[in-house]
Amino acid sequence: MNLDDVVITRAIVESFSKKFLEYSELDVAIAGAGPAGLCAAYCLARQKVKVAVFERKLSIGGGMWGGGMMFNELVVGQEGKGILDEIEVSYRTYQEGYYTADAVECISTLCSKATKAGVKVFNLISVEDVMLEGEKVCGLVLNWSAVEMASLHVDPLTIRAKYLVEATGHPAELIKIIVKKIGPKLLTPTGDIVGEKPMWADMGEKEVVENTKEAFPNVYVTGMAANAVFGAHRMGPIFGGMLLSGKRAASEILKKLKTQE
Ligand code: 48F
Repeated sequence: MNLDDVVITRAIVESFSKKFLEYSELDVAIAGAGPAGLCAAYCLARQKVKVAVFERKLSIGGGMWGGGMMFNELVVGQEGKGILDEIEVSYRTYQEGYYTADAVECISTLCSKATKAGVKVFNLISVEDVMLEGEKVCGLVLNWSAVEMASLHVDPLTIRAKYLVEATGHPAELIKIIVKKIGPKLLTPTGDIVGEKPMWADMGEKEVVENTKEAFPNVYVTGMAANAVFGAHRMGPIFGGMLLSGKRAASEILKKLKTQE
């Protein structure tokens, strides 16, 4: 059978459009496909929650591919080890309480588990704003990253979600947008973004899980964004906290979704 180039084109455009339209109304929309966002998405999709992740870059996985300073091995601590078991990533004991995993195996497995569980990942799409209905933040405003990169004057499109997850990492871009557009009305002690503190792995790993919570009504923060928003330490190339934070974001949202049923 001869292949028709235009049929290939139609197949791509029609399937993408169908997928995007299907995911334009969601239970949960996640900004950023780093380890925290992907892990949150995976834990939600396992419970049959309709969830999509929007990622600016071509590649998903955020800062996990590069391990520490491009040495592509990760470290997880005692608590993080359990979640590697859960997503079936192999690891080696370096010494008691320190475990190493291959960065590429870890992120590719997480991507595979998440997408097979039903997460839809839309890469090359940047979150540029939030949608409001009355006082309520209820969606993400999206544009092609290429439009953003070329600074073209092209209007965005919008998707609706019951809950949003801020998983954009250190810059906490989604929460920054909320503060800029709505004012310093966050559920933080100051109402504003408190700001990330210097490196302290031991503290940062614990704080990132504690700080995984609602930072604005219907908007949950996870991963490094949680520590940036609530004012806690960075932890560098130790990744257990990112995965545990993603899992916690999912369980907090699941509780809320259950109370709405
Ligand atoms: O930065 P990233 O990996 O965040 P994370 O999941 O994990 C942090 C660790 O990688 C590391 C660390 C561990 O100790 O400190 O830094 O918290 O992933 C964030 C993703 O969000 C994307 C960005 O490209 C990256 O892949 N992103 C950022 N802003 C936007 C965005 C945006 N406005 N729209 C869409 N995606």
